[in-house]
Amino acid sequence: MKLYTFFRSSAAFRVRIALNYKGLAWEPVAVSLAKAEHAAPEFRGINPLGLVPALEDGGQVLSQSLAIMEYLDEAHPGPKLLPADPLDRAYVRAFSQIVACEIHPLNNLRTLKYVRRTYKLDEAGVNSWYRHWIAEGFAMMESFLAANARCGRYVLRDQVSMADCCLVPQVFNAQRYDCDLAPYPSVMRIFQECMKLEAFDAAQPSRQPDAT
Ligand SMILES: N[C@@H](CCC(=O)N[C@@H](CS)C(=O)NCC(=O)O)C(=O)O
Repeated sequence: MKLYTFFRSSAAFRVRIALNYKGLAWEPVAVSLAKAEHAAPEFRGINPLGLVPALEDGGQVLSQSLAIMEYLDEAHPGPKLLPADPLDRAYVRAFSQIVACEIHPLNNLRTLKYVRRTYKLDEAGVNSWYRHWIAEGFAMMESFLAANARCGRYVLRDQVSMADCCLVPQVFNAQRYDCDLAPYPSVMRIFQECMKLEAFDAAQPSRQPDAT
C-alpha cells in the first residue's frame, strides 16, 4: 500500500498509526503541504479532494482518514481498531469524530490561511483562533471521557482503537501551538500510554522520512 502523507499532517498521522498498529506493509509518498503539492494537478489527479492522506491499495485510491481506517480494519488482517460491540463502536466513532469533525476542520491549514487573509490577522491573532478551538475541543474530549465508564488505559478500556489514532495526532498539533493541556488530564494520560507503543511512536512527525 502507498500512503500519500505529509509528516506534519495530523490526518495522515492517524492513518500512519493505524497501518503500523495493524502490522501492515506500507510505503510513504510525501506530498508537501508547505510547497502546496497537495493543490497541484498531479496530486489532484490522485485525490480530487486535494487533501492528505490518501491511501492507494490494489489500484484503488481512498480518501478521508476515518474512512481509510475503517477500510483497513474491514479489508486487512491485524488487531482491530473498531470493537465488535455496537455500543462500543458508536463510542469509538463518536470520540474519533470529536477530533475529526469538531476540532480539526477549524484548525486546518486552509482555514488558518483564510482567517489570516480575510480578517487581516497577525500571528498572534491566528494563534488565538487556533487555541480557542483547541480549548473547546479538548474540553469536549475530556468531558466525554470522564462521563463514560468505557474510558480506561486507552479511550476504550485497555484496547487500542481508532479513537486513540485520532487523539494522539491532535495532541501533537496542540503542543506545536503551545496550547495549555493541563486542564485535560484524561486526554493526556491516554496520550502518554499510547506513546509507549512503537506503532504510535514510529508514526510521529519527527520520525517520517519527509520531516524537515
Ligand atoms: N477530513 C479529512 C481531513 C484531511 C485534511 O484536511 N488534511 C490536511 C492535512 S492534516 C490537508 O491536506 N490540508 C490541506 C489544506 O488545508 O489546504 C481527513 O480526515 O482525512
